[in-house]
Amino acid sequence: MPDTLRDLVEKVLAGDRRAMGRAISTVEDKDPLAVPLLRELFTRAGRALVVGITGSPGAGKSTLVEKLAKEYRRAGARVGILAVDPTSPFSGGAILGDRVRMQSLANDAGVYIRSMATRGQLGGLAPTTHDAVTILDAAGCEVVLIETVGVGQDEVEVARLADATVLLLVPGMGDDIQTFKAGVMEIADLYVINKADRPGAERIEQEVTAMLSLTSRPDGWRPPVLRTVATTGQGMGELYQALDQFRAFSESGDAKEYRRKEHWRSRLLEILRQTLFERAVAEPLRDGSFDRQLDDLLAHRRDPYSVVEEIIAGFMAHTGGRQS
Ligand SMILES: Nc1nc2c(ncn2[C@@H]2O[C@H](COP(=O)(O)OP(=O)(O)OP(=O)(O)O)[C@@H](O)[C@H]2O)c(=O)[nH]1
Ligand SMILES: [Mg+2]
Repeated sequence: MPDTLRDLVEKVLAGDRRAMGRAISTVEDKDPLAVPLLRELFTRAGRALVVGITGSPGAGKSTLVEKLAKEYRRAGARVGILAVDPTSPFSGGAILGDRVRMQSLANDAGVYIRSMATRGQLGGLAPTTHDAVTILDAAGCEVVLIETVGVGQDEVEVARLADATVLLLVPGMGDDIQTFKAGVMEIADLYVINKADRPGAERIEQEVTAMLSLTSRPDGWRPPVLRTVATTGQGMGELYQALDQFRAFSESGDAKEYRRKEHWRSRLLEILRQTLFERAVAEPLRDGSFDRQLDDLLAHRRDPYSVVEEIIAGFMAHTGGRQS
């Protein structure tokens, strides 16, 4: 193992915060060191409790994550926080708001905070988030809190990576709850009505409870609906306990194992798809044959299906079953 890699691995495993930051950057930058690094760290990870906190923009996710992190700190756990912003091209702590909002944690050596941008990434939102979780987990974070904006399929994907997903709703959302229903609503294990100091908290709580009463989960868990005021910390002890109950529930049956298995099944297929794809198109892109095939398509001299067959055949002939 090269010295730089060995050094980074050892420091990450020792929980060195600068090294953790550097490790996440190698993953974000697709640095050649990233894959060897993750190979080393992956087998040392797998213990952290991963909690996804999702909800619409401004729902109070960062404020709540900060308070929840304090609950875990009180219980003696090391905490990693990933604020994932699928809409921002900036990363590495550039999401200033999160830093400011979580400032009270800044001087706590037992908390590591990182903002990550994921827009426009090949392969979607999830890959770097997965890898960042592996890094924090290997670095000894017993709890990893992931903040994501709950707006689309990408967040559902991130939620799948979590052991527990908390959906934040706020009073006055009105019809938004209908939109949520489509995707994000189903993946939540706990519902939190944040900003419960505002009018309308009761109404939205009733709506969520009514909605939940119409469905039942295959694992038998009945998602609780809690009220919080993240700014004051009200309800945070209850949330901590509800999360603990869910953890105990999912560990007592095969729910957690099933979830992790499903998660890693799709993750493995995703890595395989990505890797095969990159290797298959590398040569045609390099030697210009891809552009020629594209011209043939445009002129309707050939159809896309046979072009794809040709690319695959070329790839197979090129590798001849060898590792590249
Ligand atoms: N009244 C009230 N305000 C709150 C509460 N929780 C958060 N806020 C305020 O709501 C605003 C947004 O809070 P954030 O924690 O930044 O929300 P967020 O969901 O992380 O926002 P984005 O990351 O931008 O999507 C801030 O001004 C908070 O002070 C609450 O329980 N009650
Ligand atoms: Mg935020």
